[in-house]
Amino acid sequence: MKTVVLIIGANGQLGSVLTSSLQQKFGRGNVIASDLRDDKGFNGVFEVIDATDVQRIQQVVTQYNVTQIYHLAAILSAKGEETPLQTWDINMKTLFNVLEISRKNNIEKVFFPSSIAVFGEGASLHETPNDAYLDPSTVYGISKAAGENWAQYYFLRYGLDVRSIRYPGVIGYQSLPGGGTTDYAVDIYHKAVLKEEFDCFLKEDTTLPMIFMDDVIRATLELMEAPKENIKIRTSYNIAGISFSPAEVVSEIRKLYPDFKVNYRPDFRQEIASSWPKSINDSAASRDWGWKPEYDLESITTTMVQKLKEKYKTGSKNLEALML
Ligand code: AKB
Repeated sequence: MKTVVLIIGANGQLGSVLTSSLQQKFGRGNVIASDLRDDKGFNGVFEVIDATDVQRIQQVVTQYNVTQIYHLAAILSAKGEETPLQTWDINMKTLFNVLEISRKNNIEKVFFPSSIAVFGEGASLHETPNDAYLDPSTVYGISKAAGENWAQYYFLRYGLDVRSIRYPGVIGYQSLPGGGTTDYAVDIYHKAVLKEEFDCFLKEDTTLPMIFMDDVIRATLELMEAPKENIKIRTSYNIAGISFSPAEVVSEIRKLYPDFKVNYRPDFRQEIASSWPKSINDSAASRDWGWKPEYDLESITTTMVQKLKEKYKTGSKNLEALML
């Protein structure tokens, strides 16, 4: 059977990069990118989908004979706290729509990203194990913890092959994050390259698990390619990249930009970050499907700076215009 992939949330930080990797893997015509808003300049097949509209998803699945769905749309941790009930509604409704459509249409594989936001006070802060107690502090985290259990339920009850990873904060030069607590770790590189001051919304010693975009894309594709019988965890897999604090990334950036100035102005996101693990144990992912990160803080920093310098050479300071 020909693989046809539908990506829901293809305009997002991860979606935009994952879409081009999936196009390379399966062919441009076999990847259907979708999001709430049209992407006019998109090179490939694009459909506007509001994932709260189950009929619209069904239409696209039928039209293209979709066989795999990557459901990336969600409201993230910081943004989600502005309207908790709406965040819950959107995150859960879109997931239920994807799970139900997948079950009814015999979709071969589904990808559902979870997050380190599922962990709270009840989990150990260091080397947090895969099976730690989950008491998330944000509505986003609650929706991801519930979503993981629903993914497992659809696997156990209906045999739907749903696979999931708990993403750390994702750092990439190709796209911008939006509404997350880990977003500072992308913004800081833009400011450094633009030779501007950076206002950091976290305290300097707030260590969080992070991962470079190339690693996270590879992890996602490796999980989705792994033989079904190897996938022993049907809630979600921890994956680690590297852990660092704002102070550590600043000192790495100052090796390239010695005059880089940072002001620490912690806001409500500090509390969210303080409830999350500092480091993640990913031994289950490496045991079951061979996960191993490649990027450390030094290689992330040199790559981010080099790639962003190339982007900014175009002369535009309009971030959205520069992405991808
Ligand atoms: C966020 O900060 O909300 C996300 C995440 C860790 O899931 N980047």
